[in-house]
Amino acid sequence: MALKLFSSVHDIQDINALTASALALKQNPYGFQHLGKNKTIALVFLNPSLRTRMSTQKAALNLGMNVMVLNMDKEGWALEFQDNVIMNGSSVEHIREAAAVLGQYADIIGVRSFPGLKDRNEDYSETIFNKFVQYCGVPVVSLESATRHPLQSLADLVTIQELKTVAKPKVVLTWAPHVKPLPQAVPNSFAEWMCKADVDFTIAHPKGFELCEDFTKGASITNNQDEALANADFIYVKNWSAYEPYGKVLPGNEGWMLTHKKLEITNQAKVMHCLPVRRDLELSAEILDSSSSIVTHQAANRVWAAQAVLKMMLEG
Ligand code: AN0
Ligand code: CP
Repeated sequence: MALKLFSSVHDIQDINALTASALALKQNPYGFQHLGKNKTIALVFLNPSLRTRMSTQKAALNLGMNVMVLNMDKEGWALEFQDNVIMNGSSVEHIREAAAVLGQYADIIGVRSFPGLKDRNEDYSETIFNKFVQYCGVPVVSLESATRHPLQSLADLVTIQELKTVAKPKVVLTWAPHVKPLPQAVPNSFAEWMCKADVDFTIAHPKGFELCEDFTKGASITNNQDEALANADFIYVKNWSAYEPYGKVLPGNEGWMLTHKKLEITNQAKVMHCLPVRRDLELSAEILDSSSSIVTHQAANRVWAAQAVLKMMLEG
């Protein structure tokens, strides 16, 4: 059966097979163009993007698909997501009509919808993403929703599988400082995938930045960054705002920025970040400009991750 929804690791039965498929597509990008012939994907962005937009577009083109992009936040009508409201305010059309119409034009829809970071229940129930799924009537792929970024996490796993030098590498997700409140989607999702992968997984964060436990079952969690970094093979750097109090940037913790000095106790760790990254705030420029950084390689693998998922959706 073809894949109908890609919103989390739970939509995939065999993550190792999917990772192997992505790496095989990297060797043979154009071998499945027949699958996408006369098929169209619509990529709908409610928020900005560089990598997700370009890599998913490239993946679809490699599979022979037609691609349409809608920057809903800038070019679309303001959407209403609430039911049973009289629409006499600023929203112009309801998600029920908008999604249903998009489904008429596309065989697959991709949706990016960030969290508001105000109402935790609303964000964690994925109201916006789920309404697209509910009303569009075609398969949907998440381009990062309120609580997860599965295409990113798959590319991250592909990168680790590809570059690991030991059978079961030590992978550390370490919190980084930032000036703005960022979603928990990338760390939630990375944790969820790593807990299912054949790796030794540790999360390090300052007190107060605990992630929702639903995503971290099976991970070692510590507030001591040095302890986590010891003998690490891969270090994944990412900021996130607090889960409790929800969406807040807690003061202090500037010392959590990853620097070259901190790498000394690692197993010549390769440093990852989903990007965009703020230099010398989240991660030192010295690391980003060194051979320890694999962030560009990681971003390049977004194409093969997206292509493996779209291929599963196109296969009957
Ligand atoms: C977003 C986030 O942290 O979820 C997107 C990352 C892929 N990052 C920013 O908003 C800077
Ligand atoms: N990593 C990532 O998803 O980047 P964009 O926000 O630029 O798509």
